[in-house]
Amino acid sequence: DTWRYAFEEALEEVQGKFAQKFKEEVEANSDHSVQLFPFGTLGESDSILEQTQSGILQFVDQSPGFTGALIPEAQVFFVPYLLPQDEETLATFFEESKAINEMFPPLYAEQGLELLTMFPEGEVMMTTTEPVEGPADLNEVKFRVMTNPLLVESYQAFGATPTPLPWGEVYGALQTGIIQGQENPAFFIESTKMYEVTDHITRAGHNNFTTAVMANKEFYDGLSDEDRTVVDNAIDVAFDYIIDYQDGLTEESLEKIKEAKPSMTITTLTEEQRQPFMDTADSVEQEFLEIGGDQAQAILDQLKADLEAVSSQ
Ligand code: 6CS
Repeated sequence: DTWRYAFEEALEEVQGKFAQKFKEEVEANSDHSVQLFPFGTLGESDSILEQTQSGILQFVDQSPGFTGALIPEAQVFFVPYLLPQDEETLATFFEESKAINEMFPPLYAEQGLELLTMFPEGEVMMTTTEPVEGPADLNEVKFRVMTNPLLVESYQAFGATPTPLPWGEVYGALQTGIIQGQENPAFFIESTKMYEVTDHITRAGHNNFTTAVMANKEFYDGLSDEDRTVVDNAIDVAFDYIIDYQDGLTEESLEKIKEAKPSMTITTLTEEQRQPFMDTADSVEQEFLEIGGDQAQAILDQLKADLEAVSSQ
């Protein structure tokens, strides 16, 4: 059979690298082939998820930034300053977290999706047309966020005017001035040339980009034991690969941005400058408990326990 796998990024971006490794592993260990559909070939993120739910696609990579509207608990990744920035700790967290590996799968299953893995894609940075040193600088800034209600809350708490948009509209909206800011990991700011339409990068350390790989549940449940093992192993290999692949990627990407546009400023906020952003975390967490679905409290508690466990290792 040919299995169809869509993702939200280009072939040579992080989700594409993961998908390529998955394809390579499946094809080396079975008679199946995997057809990859990068961003732009099948429609926006919401559309590829729907196509997976309906069985047109077998595999999909969609970030909680978009899934939060469908599975409210997945919004937990947008409580600011919840995830650690240390990449090694973060990788261990994704591997070992009970919230991710045991509590999320049944919630995805209710939507017809088999959650195969979640992995980090790097520190999220703001890019804006004016410098940002604190929440006051975000005042009146129309700031694009993924279509996730808690992310909207979070940027409201940061003082901005959040503007949820699908990815395909972001470059044009920055270019025409409809929005004046957006957030993403450095590799993505570089590869999609978002530095061309913004002038300042700000590292507030408030989040790390999380993404999720899923299969159509009926398809996955219908696989032979042997094929299911091939899929599960390919996911494990691709997970390790993508963690290694990202080693040093943030700093390399920032270097490339500097080279392409020397006037771009890259500012890491000090602890003191971060404090007002950090001070919003409690209220955003409260909001998550309100809008994060039936399991919100349980997921949040488990996630915190999981984070505690990895940071004390
Ligand atoms: O900002 C976004 O919408 C996109 N950012 C990344 C890093 N991946 C996919 C997503 O669509």
